[in-house]
Amino acid sequence: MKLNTNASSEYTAEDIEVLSGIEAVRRRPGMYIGSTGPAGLHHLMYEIVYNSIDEALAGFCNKIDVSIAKDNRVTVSDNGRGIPVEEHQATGTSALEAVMTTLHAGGKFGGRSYKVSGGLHGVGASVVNALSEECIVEIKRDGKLYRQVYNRGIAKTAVKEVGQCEGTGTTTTFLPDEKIFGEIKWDYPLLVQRFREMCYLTKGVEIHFEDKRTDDEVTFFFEGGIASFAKFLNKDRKVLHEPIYISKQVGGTDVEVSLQYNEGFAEHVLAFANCINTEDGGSHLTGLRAALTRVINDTARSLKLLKEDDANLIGDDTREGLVAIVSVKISEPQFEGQTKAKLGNPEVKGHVETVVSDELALYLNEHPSDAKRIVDKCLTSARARDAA
Ligand code: 0RA
Repeated sequence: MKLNTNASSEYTAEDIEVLSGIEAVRRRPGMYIGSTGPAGLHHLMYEIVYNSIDEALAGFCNKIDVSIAKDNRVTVSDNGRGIPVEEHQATGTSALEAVMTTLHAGGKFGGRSYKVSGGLHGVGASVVNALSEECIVEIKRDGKLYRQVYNRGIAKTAVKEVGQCEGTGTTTTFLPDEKIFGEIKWDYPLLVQRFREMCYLTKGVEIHFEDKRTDDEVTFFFEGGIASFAKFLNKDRKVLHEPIYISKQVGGTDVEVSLQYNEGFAEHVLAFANCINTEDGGSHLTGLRAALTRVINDTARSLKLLKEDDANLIGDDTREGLVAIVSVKISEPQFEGQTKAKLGNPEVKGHVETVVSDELALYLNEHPSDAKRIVDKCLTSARARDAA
């Protein structure tokens, strides 16, 4: 919102709503970002980067640059479409200003394909803006460069055309407010890990991350998406086969799974919903496990590795030495539990189970030597269980 300096103009109902929104966020930041400690601070960064990830998921962006300046300012830049800057006739403001100043404008103006609620992600750029001493957004659209500056969530300038440019994109620079967060201490290793994960989960996007405090930098790009993730998790182990990669949409759920067995006995399965690591699992994980047990039993029977009189393998038998990633994208995620780290949506279990059952059966049918190695591994686990 640009504050009206014109004596004849008045505050509109919209202006008041914007101000009270910003005030609400600043008064109780924990309600929006979890805490004002290190975790909350880092959520500001994830939120802005996630907006660019979302533009990449929509198919319009393939490069994201993140940098931390010596003074702790963060700049996140993408080559997406650029947030629209033209003024709406009805409201007199642009989508840009609405995104930056209105709580939950994400769905309405953000063009988000997937809502990432659950408390921590998806709160929107307006929350980051409200909790930043200064925030500058620069938009490249139609050959022009536009700029708007905010202080603690309030627009200090209108959206101004400041030059010409090539290409399109959105650049956000923000300095978290020390009044809210105390001393600003960005954790480089933590951010590297998170960006690596985001990059695996968003196939084909490149993330370049630079820390000008130390001159550290890293670039991530994983053509194979979560299949590359499985390979990475197995990098120090002997594997039984190349990662199996499954990707299909069913009933409004985007399902992506990769799995690769190693010679070890530990189970290492990661579950994500809308790029959020659901550490306590949930319906997507349940669906994956059910499909795996079923398909491996069917395969064992059809390969005659399990005889008529043999009992079925149990779920545990199919998960020794398993590295797997399940990632779903859904429009209305329900995150449950104390830490909101469990996916609730019951329909997702069936969606994941269907996709994995169909596609994994197909894969194993077409790759009989992989199928045999995997089934043998599971039979070994079952025998060890019987012996114990
Ligand atoms: C809504 C519409 C359009 C772009 C975006 C949102 C957008 C938002 C963000 C946030 C970070 N990076 C972004 N990039 C794009 C464009 C609609 C159009 O041009 O047709």
